Amino acid sequence: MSWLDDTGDLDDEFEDFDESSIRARPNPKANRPRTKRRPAHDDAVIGRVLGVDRGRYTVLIDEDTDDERTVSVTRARELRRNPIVTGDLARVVGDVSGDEGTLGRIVGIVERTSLLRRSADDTDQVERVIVANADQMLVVVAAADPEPRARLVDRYLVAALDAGIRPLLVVTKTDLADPTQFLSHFDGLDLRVFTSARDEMPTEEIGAALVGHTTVFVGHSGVGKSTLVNELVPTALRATGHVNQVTGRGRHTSSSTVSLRYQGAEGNGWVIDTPGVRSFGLGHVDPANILAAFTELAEIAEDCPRGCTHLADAPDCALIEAAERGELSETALARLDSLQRLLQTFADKAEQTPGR
Ligand SMILES: Nc1nc2c(ncn2[C@@H]2O[C@H](COP(=O)(O)OP(=O)(O)OP(=O)(O)O)[C@@H](O)[C@H]2O)c(=O)[nH]1
Ligand SMILES: [Mg+2]
Repeated sequence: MSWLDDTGDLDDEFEDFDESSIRARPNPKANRPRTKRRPAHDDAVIGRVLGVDRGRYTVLIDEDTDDERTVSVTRARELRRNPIVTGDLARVVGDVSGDEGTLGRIVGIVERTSLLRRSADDTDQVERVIVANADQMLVVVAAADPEPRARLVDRYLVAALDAGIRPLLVVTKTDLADPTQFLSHFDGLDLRVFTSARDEMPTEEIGAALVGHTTVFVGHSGVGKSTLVNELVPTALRATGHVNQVTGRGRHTSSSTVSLRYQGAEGNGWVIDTPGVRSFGLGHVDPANILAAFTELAEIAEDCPRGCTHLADAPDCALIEAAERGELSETALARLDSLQRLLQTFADKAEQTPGR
């Protein structure tokens, strides 16, 4: 079926959009009798976007069937302003045979269950969409080389909680340094923590946590994301790089975001390797989503004054008052501490943003 209707008009393409609808102006043909409309892309198949390279998407079609194959696709012209990213479920038309030299076309995306975003810096409102439909984020941080930074980890945690993605943490390179003190930063969080050393990677434990999930690996350049991915998915063959001994920086070895299938004894999952980034801006984050992730504290905070920051100097904060009255358990106190640190990450950001 042709994707243009008889008049060569693309309007019907918009029918296929869901949350990504970009119809900005009224459809001039809205009064046209409905019966004359062609159903939009009845023949579209849904495929998983595994990666994007210079405008070409690799999409997995007929997943988990005998006909499973990857096809190369571009996106329909009207979608050019909608980011389509690794992890998206795309509606694809055209040649989906997957044969050499063929090219299909994405005409829409299935509504996303989650969207991981960052801004270039905290004052930047422009969002970079990183990954769609992930339900877990493995934050990778090295015990040394490069030095671990709790604040960057906090930023990832904030982005994960904001997006409704469950965070996990792995400290790599524990052969180089003892991570105990660094890890004490995260005591109050519901955070599963793994440790990994060069000859002792917790492949089975991490693998078990991947089954049935889509897990995006994030972290600074050089912390060992791709090294772990290669260990978990032996067919991945992701390039790994060295850390510059003088600057302590990674070499930004991975330049693209790629989704790979984890196949373990107990089941499968999806692993998404991402390039290391220097900064992880939180320009788009809603602090209410951070509080919501601390369920029991969020309940107490219902008694807070409107607009309460819950930070140490917040007047009449129900959380601080409960702590002062000795009503919080030791665990809850540690969690309040962590919550305040994450909210402070956000407050610091707001200070840098004039007019907010
Ligand atoms: N000593 C030690 N080195 C490790 C460990 N894990 C990874 N490395 C080394 O760290 C370097 C960087 O690893 P990569 O896997 O390329 O790091 P990455 O996080 O994927 O980096 P980018 O792709 O640049 O974001 C490589 O030289 C690895 O061999 C570890 O547990 N111990
Ligand atoms: Mg890498």
